[in-house]
Amino acid sequence: MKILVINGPNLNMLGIREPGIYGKNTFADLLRLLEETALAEGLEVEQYQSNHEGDLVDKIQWAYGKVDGIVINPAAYTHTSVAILDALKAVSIPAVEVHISDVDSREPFRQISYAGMACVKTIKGQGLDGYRQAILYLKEHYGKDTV
Ligand code: CA2
Repeated sequence: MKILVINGPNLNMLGIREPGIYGKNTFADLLRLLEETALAEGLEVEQYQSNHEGDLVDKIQWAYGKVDGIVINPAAYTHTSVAILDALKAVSIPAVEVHISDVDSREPFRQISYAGMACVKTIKGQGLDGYRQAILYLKEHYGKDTV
């Protein structure tokens, strides 16, 4: 099973500022967690990060016919991007939305998620472990050897 993990704008700055909201872990820690999860679960996990909305749309389109599941944290584009929503709908690959922080307890504008409307599940407020949980969910529900 191949899973694509997509991260949106500024997530490459993790650990550098706002540790109170996003924790002390860095983006490199996240990449390590993804590698460890892939190894432990016998999965192929590819990671992609971009600060640009169109690049994120391109990567989702690229995934069509190539990956079995998507884990996506569109970051700020979560709350604004109909283009990312449409791309997820177009490829129709099972996708899990992840947010490191608990967006529900933050500003009202963070409580709208366009991308989430095309996702089979949303995991929020679990820190970096939310990515691991999302991968496990996709494996359990959409893994090739599941009946
Ligand atoms: O909680 C999440 O994962 C978010 O997707 C993170 C986004 C935010 O816009 C969403 O509402 C919730 C922001 C990512 C920016 O990450 C930073 C990293 C270091 C310093 C400042 C921001």
